[in-house]
Amino acid sequence: MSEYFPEVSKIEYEGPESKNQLAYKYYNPDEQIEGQRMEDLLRFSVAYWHTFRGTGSDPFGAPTLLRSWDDGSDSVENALKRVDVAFEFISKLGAPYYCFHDRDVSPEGNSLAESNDIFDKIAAKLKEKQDETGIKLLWGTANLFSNPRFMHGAATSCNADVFAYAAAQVKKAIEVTHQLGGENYVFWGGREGYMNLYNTDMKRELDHLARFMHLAHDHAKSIGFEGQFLFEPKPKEPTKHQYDFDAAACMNFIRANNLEGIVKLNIETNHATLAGHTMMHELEYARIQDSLGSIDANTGDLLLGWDTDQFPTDIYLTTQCMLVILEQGGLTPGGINFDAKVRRESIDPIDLFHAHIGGMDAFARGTKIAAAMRADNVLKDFVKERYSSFDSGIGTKIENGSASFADLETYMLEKGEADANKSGRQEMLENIVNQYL
Ligand code: XLS
Ligand code: NI
Ligand code: NI
Repeated sequence: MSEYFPEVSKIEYEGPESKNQLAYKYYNPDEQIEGQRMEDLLRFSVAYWHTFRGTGSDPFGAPTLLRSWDDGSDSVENALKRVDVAFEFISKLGAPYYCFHDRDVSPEGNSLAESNDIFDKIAAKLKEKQDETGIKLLWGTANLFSNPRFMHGAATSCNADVFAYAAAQVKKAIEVTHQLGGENYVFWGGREGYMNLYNTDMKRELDHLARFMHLAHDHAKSIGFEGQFLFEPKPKEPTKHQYDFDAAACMNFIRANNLEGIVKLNIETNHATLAGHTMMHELEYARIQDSLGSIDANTGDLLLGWDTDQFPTDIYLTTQCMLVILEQGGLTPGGINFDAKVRRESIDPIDLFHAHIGGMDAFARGTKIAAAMRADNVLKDFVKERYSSFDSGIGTKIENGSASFADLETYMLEKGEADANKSGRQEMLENIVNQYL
């Protein structure tokens, strides 16, 4: 097999003192964290679309990331060659998983039937490479936004034929995901949203989206696919009002449409910040409702108002993510997928390695910091104590539902005034977190 990254051999763990930029300083797959191997806990995944299809083009400029192995065409031959490139890259990186949209790996043909045939051909090669390398599919999804037919949306299109086309495409994508042993299947909104209510029947669109997800689940069951379905929140882009705005909007959609227990969430950092939340908020909101399924790890730029999908390098961010992820004992069957791309100025193939190594090390380091904080119970003890008035007396009665408004009034009339409040100690806690970094 020809080597597409001849200057890189397998990336190894060398420890924090190493000066080798092609080595892990913190990500040590076999190291135990809270009783799990780091590799099994973090379940890192490479995103096919950014890493093997990213061109660096933007609304103002042409592609800058010209790869020697890629002729830029949508030929099947080119797509098959990219599979070799991808598996060489992921193997050398040592990430256990990858993720794709159908159209990242497999070009669209002149008809649905032809597209499906091409997809089968590519899937056979993906399967062969998975078996050869041991790399697994974290999740599959369908691209229901690039082709012009999806201009009004896919499941929420005003055109019933487009709904049908999207259904056919997702049916196939679930089947291929199943065939490749994919552990999850993702629904990100794509163009499921709207620009203007003057031309939009929001009720009908939301009902159609729910119908679509139930149909997908019915089909998955019928073929024996037991992977977890995931809904990925994003507030805007491409449409102004995305129906999957944030974790709260997605949870409401899931509950309102009887999708509980069927669909969990795939939380992405840059989407959280676009929604005006921190990533930690979104993760915790999902976790407390048993709906934190997986994460798309990246970061945005707070000075830019769009989805910049940068690699995560901020240790505060990864520590905060891992505090929540460790609290639920990991993400399995989900994982940490780098939905992130190198900047269009980072034009060398080796930049793809630097980017992923940085992201994996940032998460490994955040994991160690979060685990150390958890071992000392620093935040937990404080939070527990902060709410201790609910652990006895009137607090217990409020929580167990045995106190009515009238009871609470009687209690307070007798007592006269509430017990004094205590300091929230935010600054002290921030200092403590800094001590662990
Ligand atoms: C786009 C989304 C997308 C999903 C998969 O902003 O992050 O890449 O993760 O469709
Ligand atoms: Ni994403
Ligand atoms: Ni995104």
